[in-house]
Amino acid sequence: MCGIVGIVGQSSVNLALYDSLTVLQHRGQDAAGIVTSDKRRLYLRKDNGLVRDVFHTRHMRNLPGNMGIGHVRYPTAGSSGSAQAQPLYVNSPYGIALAHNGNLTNSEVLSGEIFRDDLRHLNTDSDSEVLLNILAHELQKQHKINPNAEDVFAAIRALHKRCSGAYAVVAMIVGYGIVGFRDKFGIRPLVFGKRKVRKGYEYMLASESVALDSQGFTLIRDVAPGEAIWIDMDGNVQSQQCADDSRLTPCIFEHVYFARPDSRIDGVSVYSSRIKMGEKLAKKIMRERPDHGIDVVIPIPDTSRTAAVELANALGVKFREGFVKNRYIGRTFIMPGQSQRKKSVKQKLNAIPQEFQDKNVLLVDDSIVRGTTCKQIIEMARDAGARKVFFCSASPPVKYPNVYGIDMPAVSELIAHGKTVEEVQKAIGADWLLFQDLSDLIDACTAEILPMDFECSVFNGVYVTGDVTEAYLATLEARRNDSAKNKKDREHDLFGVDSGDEEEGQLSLHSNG
Ligand code: PIN
Repeated sequence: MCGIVGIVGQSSVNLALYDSLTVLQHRGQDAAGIVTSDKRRLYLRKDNGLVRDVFHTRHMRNLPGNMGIGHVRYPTAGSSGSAQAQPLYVNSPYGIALAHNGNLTNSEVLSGEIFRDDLRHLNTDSDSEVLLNILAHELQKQHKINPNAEDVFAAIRALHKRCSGAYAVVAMIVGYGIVGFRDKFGIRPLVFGKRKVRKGYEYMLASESVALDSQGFTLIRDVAPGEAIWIDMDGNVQSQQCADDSRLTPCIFEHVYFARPDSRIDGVSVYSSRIKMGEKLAKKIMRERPDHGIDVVIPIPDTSRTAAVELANALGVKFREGFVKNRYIGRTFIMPGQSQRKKSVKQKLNAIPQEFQDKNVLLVDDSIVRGTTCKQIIEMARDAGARKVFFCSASPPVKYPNVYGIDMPAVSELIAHGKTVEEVQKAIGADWLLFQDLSDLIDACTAEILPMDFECSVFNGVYVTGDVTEAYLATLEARRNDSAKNKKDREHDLFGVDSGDEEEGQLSLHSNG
């Protein structure tokens, strides 16, 4: 998962881009980058690390211009190293920079076409580089010295015909403007907003509405699936539906875990979804375990807190913060390699014994993925003196791989894959375990503002793009298992791929390597 932002302003946009990226930091902590542009040139700074570590004052000074795009990156299987940091750049036509959230499911086929038919070079195996080159090629085919909105829309129309999978994109064309677009299912989020300044309006495209809020922009609307919104350098806005048969099918995992609760995605408040997840869980407990005997509900911080508060309310049971989280540690779920994950659970969480001693506790988490973290947390609860430890997941069991940009582990590492609830319960060591039903999760995330289905593949194995084959999943499985990741990590350490890899300054010949 990644976070993207683009701003067309009336004065320098570097600070607003930086601040927006810090607000989107939860979507990726691996790398960060900003490209700005004045009328003639692009200026780039990107490197591995958190936003606050990548950009220092001197870097900010070197990012002039009234428009720009930014990206925070989340590591995907075996792909760390700043060669993968975004935005990416290609010099022809016009000079284009691009930031992408999602994953293409046909990038292998497209790479071949780019090489053979489009006569273009790809320097990495990143699908974002594929996307950028397709966009560039399709813009080139419009044969315009000065491209206008219609040319950009025509290129994106052609891009949709070639690209499959999930993509929310912001792309900047030097000297012209910024375009934002979503794949025809709108799998990954993208919002559009504006703010009034003395000289007129400034516009922002961003992965989540919190980025708009934090910079004083008001939400105009979500970019529709298949739609492109073009903002030229003078602040003129045009939009067009560029995909045939688009159908809103956003990723439900954004509501479960990824998005900030204060964001709205496709008209739905993430906070409200999580409250309703808690309500639904409480109802299921009342149905299936009316004599539950729970003394206290304890969330596993942070994501599950909203659901846990409401669950406790609805059950009429005490809610207590029994775990304290070290807020200076990253999300364990997205760290590569099992040993690193194991170590960081203890570093990350500590129990407050008086909330556990001689009590039947219900622990609530947003999801159970590998089951390793929650197994250790259940042990911690017992060590802290709990009599019984029950466990609730605010989402159904994660059983299938994600191919749309969430770096889930290999299927063989998903604890619920091929297991019954009882077997998972035993494996994680809970006295009883309860998962949210998928229909309840869907209800919780539906606000009936827009007609929509959800992309729920990690729970039901249904891939909306219709092109995900067994062979594709097998390749993914090989790339994602921990031993493959560990090998990459070791290579990374041994050869110091990270060192001296950063990029900054005015862009000349190279973009992403
Ligand atoms: C963690 C959110 N959440 C916690 C991510 C644990 C799965 N894990 C997915 C639960 S936070 S495990 O709130 O953002 O800190 O199933 O792999 O053990």
